[in-house]
Amino acid sequence: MYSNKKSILVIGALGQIGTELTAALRLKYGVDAVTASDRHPVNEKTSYVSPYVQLNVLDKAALQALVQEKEITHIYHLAAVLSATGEQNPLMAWDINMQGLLNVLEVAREEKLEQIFWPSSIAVFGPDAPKADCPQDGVTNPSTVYGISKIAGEQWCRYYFEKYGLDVRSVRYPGLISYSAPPGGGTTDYAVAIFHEAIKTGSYECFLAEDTRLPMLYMDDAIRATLELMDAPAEHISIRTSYNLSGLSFSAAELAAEIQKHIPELKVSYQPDSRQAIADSWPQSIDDTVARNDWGWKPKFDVGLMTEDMLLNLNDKYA
Ligand code: AKB
Repeated sequence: MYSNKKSILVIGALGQIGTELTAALRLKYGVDAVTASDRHPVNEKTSYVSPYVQLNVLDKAALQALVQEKEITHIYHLAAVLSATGEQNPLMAWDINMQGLLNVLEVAREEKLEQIFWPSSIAVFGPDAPKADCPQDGVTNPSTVYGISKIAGEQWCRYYFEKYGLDVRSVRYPGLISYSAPPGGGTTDYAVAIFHEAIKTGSYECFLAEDTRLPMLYMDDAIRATLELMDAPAEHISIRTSYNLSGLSFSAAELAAEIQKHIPELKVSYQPDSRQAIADSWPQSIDDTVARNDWGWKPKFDVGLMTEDMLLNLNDKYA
């Protein structure tokens, strides 16, 4: 379908990224231009994100009916099972991550949608990839089912672009840090939880070792990257799998020390659990030169700015 007016569907709108991306898209295109959807039933909470529709992305017929009813032109498909939860139930994670994406791609093809955004992850990289400044084309031998679903999903996105001309765009998000909605079931979740516990209790037991260094990004930057990628002229998009995206890289102890500059009494202990093996399989930092060159990506938040902004906003929330 082609129209001059965008009609946007966000799938997974109540999640960590969806909450902020839906708000940013509504700011840009107007509230009524953006339909929020998630698997949760309509209730008091969802009234704040109206227009909202309950949608199970595994139900292709329901997705297609919604796309037709709302004359959707663009989909941002964010619903996924993350790395740590995926390891608890690999087949369920595969089903949701892969079948969900395939349903979106098929409906987009059948209904001739204009653009699709689907996030990949640094989890596409595994132990064979370079640890420092992992390049765009670093070896992708992921060791989690989440990573396998993301690397397979990247190839499907490229396939739909090359075979059907579907304008699917993607970035490999690192761990995302935000204050609005919590992450759910990821290996990088500690970097959000530590802020909440620092303010609420003054102590935090980290599930990763103190010297574990991972690529991260502040949500403001992640949302801006997503909007900028989607706005970029198609001829600038040289990567039709998914772009490396970099912002921050710090160890758990370095993040704790940064927070302690503001909350000196914060006590952090380290009790690595099964998520340590996942973290150890990932790169520590990412080279995003291709995204910078193709569509001008540049992060704004360093670890100091990010920490100040997180504490400012969470202090307000808990006040
Ligand atoms: C996770 O930890 O699973 C996610 C990711 C890096 O994609 N935050």
